[in-house]
Amino acid sequence: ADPPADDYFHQVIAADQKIEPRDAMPEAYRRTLVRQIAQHAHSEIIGMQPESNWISRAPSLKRKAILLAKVQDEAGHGLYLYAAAETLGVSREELVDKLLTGRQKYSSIFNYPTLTWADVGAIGWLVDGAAIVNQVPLCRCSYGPYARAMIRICKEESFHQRQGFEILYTLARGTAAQRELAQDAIDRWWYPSLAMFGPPDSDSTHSEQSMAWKIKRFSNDELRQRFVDMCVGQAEVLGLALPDPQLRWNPDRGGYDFTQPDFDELFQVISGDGPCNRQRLAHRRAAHDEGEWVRRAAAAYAAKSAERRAA
Ligand code: FAQ
Repeated sequence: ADPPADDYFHQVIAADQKIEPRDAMPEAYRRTLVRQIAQHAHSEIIGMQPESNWISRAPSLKRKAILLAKVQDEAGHGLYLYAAAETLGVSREELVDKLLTGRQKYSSIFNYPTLTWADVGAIGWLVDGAAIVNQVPLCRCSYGPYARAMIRICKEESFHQRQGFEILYTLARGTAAQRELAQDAIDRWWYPSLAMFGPPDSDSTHSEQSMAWKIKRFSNDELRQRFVDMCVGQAEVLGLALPDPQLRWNPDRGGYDFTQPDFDELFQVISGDGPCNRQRLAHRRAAHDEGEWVRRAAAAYAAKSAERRAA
């Protein structure tokens, strides 16, 4: 009899090698990857909105050019990740449709508003910082196309994180009002950034299986801890405070004790009821509708080119 379809699969996972698109894989592994990669792609696409809110109001031409480049990178990451998901036998149209109809998620963090220019700094420092902590281990994910996509994306995220840090560093050394703006942005973005890592391990439905399949390499709580430990020193360099009175070094654990984010709020935001959920999806749907003529023109051009090649 033929060996079970997932036999090769388990050997590859055990040997810490990569599963590639044409390899046999359990259906549940494929579905988990489609879910995670699609969510990740959607996050990049929706994630352009909070920052693009500030492109036309950036305080200098240089800041505007940098922010424009960053937001363009995010569009690129989204398309790159949709392509990685497509290697699993789903189409981009299908995934976009699931986003627009609310059947697939995107990261909770992009449902918070960007009220001031300092928010662009806080997003770069904290949100991209959290994204890097989460995504560097994904470069070793067992699914080849996702792991390889993550390498380039992480390099660009590093640039994004530094630009955010540099914005806050500049504001922290500006006027008293600028310093206050920077502190206020950190106060508002800190806990939502901690929540990006997902529910605590005890409530994480997918972690155990995803770690066994080596999609995830660390649990949500492990990565959250790593992020806190990284931010403390950086906040000192900024000369700004993290808004947590419980934050203190714990020599027994070799990490900082900290206050957990409000997970009820996370679930509320995930379920569609955050401060900007409706606005973000409405904006995305409108942009999609407005792009209809571009998709049609591209398809007509592709069909004509194919006809010409066949002739
Ligand atoms: N938001 O069982 P788990 C970026 C859902 S960075 C929304 O622990 P899992 C860069 C989860 O999907 C942001 N939903 O799930 C950027 C599941 O629901 P489901 C994107 C969340 O998958 C910066 C349920 O809760 N990065 O875009 C969240 O094992 C600036 C139970 O959770 C990625 O997506 C949340 N925060 O672990 C762009 C990284 N947390 O699907 C623009 C890749 C949990 O059963 C501007 N993803 N949920 O309906 C991952 O690493 C994982 O999917 C986790 C969640 C860690 C997010």
